[in-house]
Amino acid sequence: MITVHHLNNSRSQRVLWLLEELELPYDIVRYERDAKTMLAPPELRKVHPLGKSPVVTTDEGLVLAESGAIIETLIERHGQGRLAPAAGSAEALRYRYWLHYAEGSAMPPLLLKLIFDRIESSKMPFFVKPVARMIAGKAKAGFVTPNLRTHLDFMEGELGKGEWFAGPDFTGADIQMSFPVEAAKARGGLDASRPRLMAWLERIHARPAYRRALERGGPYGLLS
Ligand SMILES: N[C@@H](CCC(=O)N[C@@H](CS)C(=O)NCC(=O)O)C(=O)O
Repeated sequence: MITVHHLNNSRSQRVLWLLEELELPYDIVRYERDAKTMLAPPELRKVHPLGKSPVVTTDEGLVLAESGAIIETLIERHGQGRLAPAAGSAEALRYRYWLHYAEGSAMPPLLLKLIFDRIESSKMPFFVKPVARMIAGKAKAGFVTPNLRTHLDFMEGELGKGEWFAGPDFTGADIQMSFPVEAAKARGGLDASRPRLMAWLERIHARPAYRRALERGGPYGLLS
């Protein structure tokens, strides 16, 4: 049996979705973010030293962390030809690229945006506030926002090559890419000016397995 250590409003939603796509049985152990810090509770460190979600454990004693590695491993072990392109194909190269790109390149500017937005809106002594706001504003204008724009343009362009990120077929790369694209829609400037990304979001949200994963995972704030 596979157990998903699931943190609310987090990347582990992707793993639930993958398991629904693969129609595999699984258990969920739930963890709630701290309402103030948004950090995971300390119990998650008992499962994996980083205390981040997702983590997947199995009855054989495997502990898998890092969402891209989890997705790749579960598809390799249980996909039976589904959700990954044939080895050696051009699509397989694209598949691997997007599996890594999602966390390695797309997420860092989105995370920076979240941090600087929080700095701007957080409570602090009145005499510090203008300085903190100025630093956050400069970092966003000079680095974060232009980078986000570049990434959104890039992803929008790539979806012009095929309906899904790795090509003509839906794969685990689309599952992995869901988190940055949903985060970009929620807080990174993705809107109707990028119609291919918006249409891709509609396509993933219409998948029955995606909806089943939402039912099992519970409320998921990135959809707002
Ligand atoms: N690159 C890792 C990132 C893991 C990660 O940062 N997860 C977030 C949830 S989306 C988390 O656990 N945050 C809570 C914390 O850092 O305490 C992955 O893709 O698995």
